[in-house]
Amino acid sequence: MSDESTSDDIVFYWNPRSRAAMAHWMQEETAAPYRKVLIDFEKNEQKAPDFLKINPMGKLPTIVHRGTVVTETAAIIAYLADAFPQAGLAPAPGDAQRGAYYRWLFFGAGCFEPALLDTMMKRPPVERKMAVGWGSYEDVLSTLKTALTTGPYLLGDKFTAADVYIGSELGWAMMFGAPNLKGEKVFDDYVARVQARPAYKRASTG
Ligand SMILES: N[C@@H](CCC(=O)N[C@@H](CS)C(=O)NCC(=O)O)C(=O)O
Repeated sequence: MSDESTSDDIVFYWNPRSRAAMAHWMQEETAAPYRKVLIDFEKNEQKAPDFLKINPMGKLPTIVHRGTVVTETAAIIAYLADAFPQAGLAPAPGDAQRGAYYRWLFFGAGCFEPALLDTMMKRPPVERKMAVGWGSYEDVLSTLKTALTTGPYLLGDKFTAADVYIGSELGWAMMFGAPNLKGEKVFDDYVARVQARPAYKRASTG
């Protein structure tokens, strides 16, 4: 299972039933060569000593590229967009659009994900919403709805890696019946649009 690499090929530790599906889609978008290493949750391989040496959190997705370990789904997606600029999935550093791009990547990780988990896990509402970075699930959805209303993508006409991340989260949330998403035209259309991409289809079937 331990399979670090200093070659140009990305070593991609994954399991299809995990957040690694989001990174998988991104790998397909960049078309860069990668090698999948399945981590079997049934066998608890994510907590095996060899894997913990690579990612001490024992979590997926994890990639190793040119000897560097990258963990955290949003970081992996952002890293791949920059490492393979020919795919055109991120505004260049210095481009003002880079600000919006970062905004939505960080919003996905820092606001949408915890708000979604609060809702799906039926955690009691927080008492001091003001001190909670993501405010509430309702605030997060309303913000995303506004961001996607102009469309077709988060940054307007240009599909970016931020759409891979937010689009994956929305797709996951809809699949698991998160409230107030399915049936909302803006979300339905956006998810259908991003999931129609060939790279998404390859990742979901391969
Ligand atoms: N913050 C991490 C979370 C990764 C994570 O929790 N992955 C889950 C699968 S979706 C995992 O590997 N769980 C295995 C475990 O904790 O044993 C990210 O955004 O990538």
